[in-house]
Amino acid sequence: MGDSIDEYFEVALDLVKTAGNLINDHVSGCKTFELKSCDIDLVTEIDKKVEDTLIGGLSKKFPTHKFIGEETVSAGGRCELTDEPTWVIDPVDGTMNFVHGFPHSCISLGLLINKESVVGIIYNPILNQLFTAQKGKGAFCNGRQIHVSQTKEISKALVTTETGTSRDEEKQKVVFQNLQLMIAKGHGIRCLGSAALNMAMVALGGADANYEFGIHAWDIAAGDILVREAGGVCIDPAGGPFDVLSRRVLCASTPELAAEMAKVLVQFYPERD
Ligand code: LIP
Repeated sequence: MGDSIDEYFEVALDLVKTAGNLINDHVSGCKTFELKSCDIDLVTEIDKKVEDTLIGGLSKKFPTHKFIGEETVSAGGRCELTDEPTWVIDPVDGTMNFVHGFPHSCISLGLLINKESVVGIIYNPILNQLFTAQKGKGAFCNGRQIHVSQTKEISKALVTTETGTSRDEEKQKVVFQNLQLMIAKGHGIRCLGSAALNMAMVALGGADANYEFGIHAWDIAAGDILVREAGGVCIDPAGGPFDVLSRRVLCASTPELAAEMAKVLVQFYPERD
């Protein structure tokens, strides 16, 4: 099993690097896009091409593996997680950034076996940031091992989150309430525009916690293992165990910080993936 995870990782890493070239061809922005669920939920040809490259390459090498890909699901595909090895793919996380040429977009690729993340790769080819993790082997940024911070209290925490890609008023109300809470209680808020890169910042120790409601499995599957392998925790924002299909995430550098955040966050429960 250990050997095969190494092989899965190496094959996936090669494919992610190749697919990164598709993103790099549009560093100044990708002005042609379509809308998905609403007018701030965007998709480009590149999202689809990256996803096709990854699914094509992985399924050729590992024909029994399953896939949950953002664009395949958006096009009516199934979002089904079994115990089988399942690759969870966000081809361009931060599509809004990608469209505008704001250089924080990445490929996020996680592998789950028995519903647990065992491989995570988050690659921003524009800024040349490659975050990788394998179960039990630590987390890395461009080959250098990374660790979460030691922050235990919101009062000393730099927190990442997103305003999201939904116009739903109820959801936006919760977003504002939580921003207000974090601004009042913490050191500050940062929004990179990519859920996966926000989680990578927690793994790197640059941010201390990240939370978001309304994200999908493909935004957080790789970030989950990256944060845990960097020594942090990834839980449900209300304090229970992390559930990759719940569309809810809270990760933090320490269990103490995660528990304090879970206590104060206003909760939102989107429809599950
Ligand atoms: C988006 C994330 C963003 C988050 C949205 C959405 P996309 O992914 O990058 O941070 O707020 O909910 O998941 O659509 O760019 O792949």
